[in-house]
Amino acid sequence: MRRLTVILSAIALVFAYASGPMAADTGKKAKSAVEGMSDDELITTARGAAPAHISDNAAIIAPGKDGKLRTLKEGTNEFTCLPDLSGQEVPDPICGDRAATQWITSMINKEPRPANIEPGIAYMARGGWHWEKDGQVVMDPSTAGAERMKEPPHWMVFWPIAPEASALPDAPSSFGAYVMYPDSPYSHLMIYQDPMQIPRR
Ligand SMILES: [Cu+2]
Repeated sequence: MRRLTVILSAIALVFAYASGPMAADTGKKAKSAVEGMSDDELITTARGAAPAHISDNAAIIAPGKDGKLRTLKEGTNEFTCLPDLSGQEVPDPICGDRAATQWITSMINKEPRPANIEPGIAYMARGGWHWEKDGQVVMDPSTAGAERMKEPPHWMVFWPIAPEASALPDAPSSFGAYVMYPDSPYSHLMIYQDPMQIPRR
């Protein structure tokens, strides 16, 4: 999950054409689904990331015109939801607990490392987007030859995890869980399991 700016898309296009034959999705410039949405629409979209018993009482935030996060609605539980992470034509909303929201905010603000000091839990019931090259997830969508992939509904543990030490895969596979961005401070655990199926406690 990466925020794709217009500039990055343009660079990706240049690289895609420069590197000759390309996969169908490579370098595709998508129009953000949330562009021009009303605050009510943004709130509804954001809430789609997690079951109602989580998202109904969550705070809602979204980037304003200046790119800085603003609060659309205060919350009354530990969670915060955001309507879109990747800026693609299908929105990928996310709901995270307090630590996860620090992680997400750091990533959106392009900080060198996430600010959370404990593991965060985040839900993406509508799935998300990432970019792959040679079977490996790349952080930068403008990476030459990177192909855009749609992720299924999943949830995440925002805490650095070493694939070697944990024996977990470092790329998507039929196993369904893997370490994303293993070589980055933004390393985290991806679990392809639908958050809408979480048993209510
Ligand atoms: Cu991820």
